[in-house]
Amino acid sequence: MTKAEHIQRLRTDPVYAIMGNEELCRGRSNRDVAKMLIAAGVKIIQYREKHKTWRERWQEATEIAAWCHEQNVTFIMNDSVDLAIACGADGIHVGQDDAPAPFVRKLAGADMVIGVSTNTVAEMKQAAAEGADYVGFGPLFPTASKKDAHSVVTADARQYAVAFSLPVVAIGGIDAENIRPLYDEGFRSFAMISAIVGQPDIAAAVSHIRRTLMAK
Ligand code: 3NM
Repeated sequence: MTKAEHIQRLRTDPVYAIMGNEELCRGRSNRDVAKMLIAAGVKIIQYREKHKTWRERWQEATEIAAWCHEQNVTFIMNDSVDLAIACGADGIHVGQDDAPAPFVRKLAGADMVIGVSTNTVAEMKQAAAEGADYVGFGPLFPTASKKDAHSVVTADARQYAVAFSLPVVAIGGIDAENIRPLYDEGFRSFAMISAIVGQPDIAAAVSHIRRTLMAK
């Protein structure tokens, strides 16, 4: 898939599954969770693992990236641009404390999708000015999945986000119960940890979310 196709997918496919650390996945391994996500028809997967060594992350992410590519799934690496390059990821997602987007671009090249986490209007503007391809925007709701999460986004920032030029991936405490009002507000892409990989039946969770969004 081309970079443009991956970016288009971020605008049109609402389900962006983040593989949290294994402790957020009910004890299942990252490899098993990735297989479950792919089998469930998820087309955007982010690998986010904070507790393993570079080598461990590289080995499992390289395998998972290959499975994703066989199944036409967009694979995004969290935090580490070197890991993104090394495992053949389609994209890299960086936070406000990670390497800045222009530096990431220099290392990763023009074809890499770059996502930047944002919490405010100023951060969204800066991400666009620095060449990000999409932004994460949150937290929309309080979340226990990220230790250093900001306070929830303001109403003004939400209004700005739904009209923003880049694809916006809403994140933070999103689940099958609260996702529909966010869609009706104008959000089109939703990154989730607990509501997908934290569920006992990942495929059932994904199809429930998709049905909720498709209902009239
Ligand atoms: N980033 P859950 S919130 C990884 O606000 C992450 O940038 C956030 O997990 C941000 O779907 C978050 O379980 C955690 O709430 C999302």
